[in-house]
Amino acid sequence: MKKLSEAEINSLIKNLKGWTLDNNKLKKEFKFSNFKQSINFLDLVEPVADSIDHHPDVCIYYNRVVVELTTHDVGGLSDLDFQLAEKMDELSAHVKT
Ligand code: H2B
Repeated sequence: MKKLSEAEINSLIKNLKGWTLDNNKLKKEFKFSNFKQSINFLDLVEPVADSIDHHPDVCIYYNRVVVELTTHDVGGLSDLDFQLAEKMDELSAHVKT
C-alpha cells in the first residue's frame, strides 16, 4: 500500500461528494433520520470494510454518522481510503428507512 502524495489526494478528492480533508484524513458526515438508520448504515459498511481489510473511524450522534478515513499502515491516505469513501457513499443510499 502506497501513501498518496498531496497532489494525488487533491485530484482524487474532486471525484467525491461531501468529503473534506481534515488533519490529513478523509472526513464526511452522513445524515439519516434516526439512530436505527445510523446503525443500519454501519451494518452495511462492516462486511465491505472487512473484505478489503480497511476500516473507518466512526462517531455516531443519533442520526449523524461522522466518518474519518486514514491508512494507519502508511501514516496517511492511500487508495483504499478513496475506495472505501466511494463504497460508503454508495451504501448510504441503501439504508433502510
Ligand atoms: N484500517 C485502516 N483504516 N487503516 C489501516 O491501516 C488498517 C485498517 N490496517 N484495517 C489493517 C486493518 C491492518 O491493521 C490489519 C493487520 O490488516
